[in-house]
Amino acid sequence: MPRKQKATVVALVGAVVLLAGLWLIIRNIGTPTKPLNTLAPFGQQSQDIQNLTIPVFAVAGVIFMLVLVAMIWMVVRFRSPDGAVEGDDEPTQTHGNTPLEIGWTVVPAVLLAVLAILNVQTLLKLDDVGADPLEVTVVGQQWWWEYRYDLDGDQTPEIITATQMAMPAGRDVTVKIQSNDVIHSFWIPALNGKKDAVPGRTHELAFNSDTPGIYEGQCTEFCGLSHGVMRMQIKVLPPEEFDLWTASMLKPPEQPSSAAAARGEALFVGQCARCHEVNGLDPNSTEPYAYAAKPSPNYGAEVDSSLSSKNAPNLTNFMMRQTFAGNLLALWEGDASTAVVAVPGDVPGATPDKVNIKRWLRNPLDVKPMYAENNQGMPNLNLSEDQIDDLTEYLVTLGPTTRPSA
Ligand code: HEC
Ligand SMILES: [Cu+2]
Repeated sequence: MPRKQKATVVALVGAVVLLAGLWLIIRNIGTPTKPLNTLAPFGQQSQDIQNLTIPVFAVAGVIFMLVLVAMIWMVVRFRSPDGAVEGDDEPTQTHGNTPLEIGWTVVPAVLLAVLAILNVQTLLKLDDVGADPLEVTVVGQQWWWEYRYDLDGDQTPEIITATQMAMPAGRDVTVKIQSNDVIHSFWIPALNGKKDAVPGRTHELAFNSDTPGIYEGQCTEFCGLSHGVMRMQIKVLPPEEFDLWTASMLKPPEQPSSAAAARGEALFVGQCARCHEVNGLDPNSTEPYAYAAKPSPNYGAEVDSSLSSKNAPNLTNFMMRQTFAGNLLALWEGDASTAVVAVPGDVPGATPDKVNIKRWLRNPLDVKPMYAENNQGMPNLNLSEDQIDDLTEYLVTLGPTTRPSA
């Protein structure tokens, strides 16, 4: 192929690739169907980020195109004629063109200064919270997220839950991000940017959303074998639904009424309570088992847990979640798993997804690869099918069976 034709083909392919890339970006702006789309904001903070991103990328895009076009034009316009010998026809040298040199120094400097001001302004705004934010402590664990709500400010949490965090719409929320083992990173792209969870430190991140919904997240700091499946959600509820959520979460479980669930309860105390807390259930207790209104924040450290992370998800109001196992499995069938409500069990026709619960109990490592050999994560407990059935009947009682009088 002659050189001229070859150059044309290369230029065309380049242009197509470039336009396809641009199209991929532009068509996703504001598309909520992609769960981790940073370009579809549903919170004040993510909107502030968007308001900075779009103009910065527009300016950068224009400069990129100008440089690209100028470069292509120069390559084509000034290429040496066919058959020319290297070194022949050296182009005119233009050293010391003062206006040009001042120009290409000053223009980028001014541009970068303007972008720096806008960036710092946005960064400061992202940390702004009003006088009375809701505070939630978020703890990264290999490989799931725990949420602790200290509602009365007495430094001990009244609610401990996992995987799905709930917050009220229209109110400032500050999450205090910590880690129980290695470095993780908390990221709910629809609501804000990401922040690292570093052992021994507390990092704050603000959220505020006016749009009730369930927003997806993903750990974004490589934290071991199951990092890729360390997922989470924030459920933004209308304020009165959030009040119902807290009232429901504060209710201790009731004694199971069916024989199967009662057998499951006994199995739970014997097999599971050494790692998992259900408020008040003591791994050394005997029937009748007692429940408490408040979790013990040091549960994992107090019981004789074989977990190296010394913690496992608190299962007190397990059925209040809509997803479990690091957001890999739905806890409810159909609509109840995605409805933006405080109590999923209230959705008409709500049915617990017992198939998923049993699948988890049969062999957690089959759902989520973990360091079983280091006692990190949940081991395969080699339960019999009868035990799995009874435990499942018990687990589905862990949630409000009657609405609390809030
Ligand atoms: C050695 C400690 C340990 C034991 C014993 C244990 N688990 Fe777990 N379990 C965990 C850990 C850790 C997780 C979190 C795993 C993850 O998501 O990565 C977990 C997760 C779960 C979950 C999902 C919770 C959620 O919100 O994601 C359920 C349900 C569960 N376990 C039930 C049980 C039952 C029932 C038993 C008893 C038969 C049991 N576990 C025994 C450590 C344990
Ligand atoms: Cu992680």
